[in-house]
Amino acid sequence: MALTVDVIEQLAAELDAAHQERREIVKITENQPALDEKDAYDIQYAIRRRRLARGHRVAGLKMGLTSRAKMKQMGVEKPIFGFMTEDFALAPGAEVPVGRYIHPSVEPEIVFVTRPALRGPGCHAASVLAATDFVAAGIELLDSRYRDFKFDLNSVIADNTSAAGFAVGDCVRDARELDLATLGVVFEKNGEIVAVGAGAAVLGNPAASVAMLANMLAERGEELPAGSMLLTGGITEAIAVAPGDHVCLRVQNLGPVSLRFVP
Ligand code: OOG
Ligand code: MG
Repeated sequence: MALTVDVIEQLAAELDAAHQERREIVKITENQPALDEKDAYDIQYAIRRRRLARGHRVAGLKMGLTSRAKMKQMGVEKPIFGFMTEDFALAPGAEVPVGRYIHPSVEPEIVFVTRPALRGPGCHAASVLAATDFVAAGIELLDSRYRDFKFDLNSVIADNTSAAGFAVGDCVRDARELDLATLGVVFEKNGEIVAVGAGAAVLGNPAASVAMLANMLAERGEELPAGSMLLTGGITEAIAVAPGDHVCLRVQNLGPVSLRFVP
């Protein structure tokens, strides 16, 4: 740990305010170059405590930077995790005001809902599949609090992995009935295909992303709670959205999920 508790709380307050006020800030490692990964998660957890103290509730957890496409796009080569609160939820098909965000972008994800708690270390894809209640298609809405949506590993961890919104499709399936690795993904914006992929883009299988999350939580002495909703990470690069845009995610066997962006 490189930073004092006071500095961690102060950085959390800055990021939390930037999120609430829809305002971009300089990435925190510019002024705190000594910040390490443990500090970065401590800042994220301090933001979470602040949100919970204001009455928000955790809706689920997310993995990020789990595909080559995302790692390449953001220039960060390591998977990370963050949290989502219930107010981030967007109804499938909803109209989403772009003005609510700083510089929103969207990405296609496979969503898991688990039944029992999962505890690492040593959690693997097969134990995740055995513990999964259902899977669904989801669109994650990202909104980095950093200027120009640019960051490094520790900055983006502290900024709760750019989490801002999510829409989960209402077609749910038993994960064991699908081949999640070969699941085809087509992402459209305004009727044009902007990205295509397959489930295997996410660590070989999106279930492996959930296992990695359980193992990362174990390093902090935590488990994945029973009944968790989990975003496993963008399968393709993220796509910027502006007022007037309509995005539609089509995942094989999981039905479409769409969002419409308005001013
Ligand atoms: C960081 C969050 C990454 C994903 O699915 O890869 C993420 C970012 O790209 O802003 O959620
Ligand atoms: Mg994501």
